[in-house]
Amino acid sequence: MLINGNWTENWQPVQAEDEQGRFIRQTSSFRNWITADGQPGPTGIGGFKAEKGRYHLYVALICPWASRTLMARELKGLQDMIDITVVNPQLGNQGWQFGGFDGAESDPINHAQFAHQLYTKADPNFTGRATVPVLWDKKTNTIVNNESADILRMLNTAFAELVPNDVDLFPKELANDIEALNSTIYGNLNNGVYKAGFATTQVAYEEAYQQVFDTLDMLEARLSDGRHYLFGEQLTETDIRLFVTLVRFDAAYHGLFKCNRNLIKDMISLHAYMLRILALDGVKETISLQHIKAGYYSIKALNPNGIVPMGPYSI
Ligand SMILES: N[C@@H](CCC(=O)N[C@@H](CS)C(=O)NCC(=O)O)C(=O)O
Repeated sequence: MLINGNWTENWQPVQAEDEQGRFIRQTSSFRNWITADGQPGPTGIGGFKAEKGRYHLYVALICPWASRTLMARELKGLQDMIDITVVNPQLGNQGWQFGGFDGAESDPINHAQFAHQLYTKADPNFTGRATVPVLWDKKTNTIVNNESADILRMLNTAFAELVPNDVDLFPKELANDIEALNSTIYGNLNNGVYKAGFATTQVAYEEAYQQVFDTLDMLEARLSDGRHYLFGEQLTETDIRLFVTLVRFDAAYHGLFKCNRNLIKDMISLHAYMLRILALDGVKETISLQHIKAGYYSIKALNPNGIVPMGPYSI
C-alpha cells in the first residue's frame, strides 16, 4: 500500500481485522462523479462533465468490483465513450502491474508501470491501498472515483444524452429495494466470500461461510419462481453485483476461499440465472476465467506455491 505517497512492499491481503479475526475492507477515497452537466454528484466535487473520450477506466479482470463497472459500460453501450486498460491479474509486491500476462495491457494514458503510480499522480501524499477499478480523468489528470458502487451508478445516468439507451440499472421505483438487497448481497456474499477466505480464526471463517450459503439459499429460493432477474423482468445493478460474485465462485471462492458447501453449478436457479446474464450482449467479453484463476491463486498468503487448479470446469 501507499503511505504518504510512498509505496511499501509489506502488502498483506488482510487489510484490517477486528479482534475476532474478521476481515475488514478499506473504504474508497476518491468519490467524485461524472455527471451530464459537470455538477457534483451525491458525493465529492463537481467539474467532471460527461464527454466522449475524456475518461479512462483501469480494471483487473480478476476483480469483481472492477467487473461491475465493465459490465455497466457494456450494457449501457459506453464502449466508445470510455476506454479501458486491463492490468495483470497477479498482484505482485508492487500491487497491480501493467502488462506481462496474456490479455494484460500497458498503460496508454499515464505510462505507469504499476497502478499505485496513478494514485500518487492524483495525490502525491496518498495513503491507502491502490485498488482497481480506477476511473481516470485525462483532462485534469486525476482519479475521479475508485469506488465501483459509485462508478456503476454514475454510468447508468451520466452519458444518457450522449448515448441514449433503454437499459436502466437503477429504476427510481425500485431504489429502496435495490439498496436493501445490495446491502445484504454485499455484506454476506460479495465481501462475505473474502471474509471467509481471509478469516484468521475458525470462528470468523465459520460465521462468514454460514452467511455466504444462507444468502445463496435465499437467492436460490427467490429465483426459483421463474423470474428472469432479482426484481423480475428488468435487469438492475443488483443483478450485476450478484453476477460478478457468482461467476467467480466455482473457479475461485469454492476452493481458495473455502466456500465449499457446494458449487453454484449445483444450485439450479442461480446457475441458470448466471448463464442468462452471461449470455447478454457484451457480458462474456468482461469475464476471463484465465485471469480470475491466475489472479486469485496468486495470493501467496492463501496459496504459497501458486499452483492454479485445473478444474472445476470452464464457462
Ligand atoms: N471499494 C472498492 C474495492 C476495490 C478492491 O478492493 N479491489 C481489489 C481487487 S478485487 C484491489 O484492488 N485490491 C488491491 C489491494 O488491496 O491492494 C470498490 O468496490 O471499488
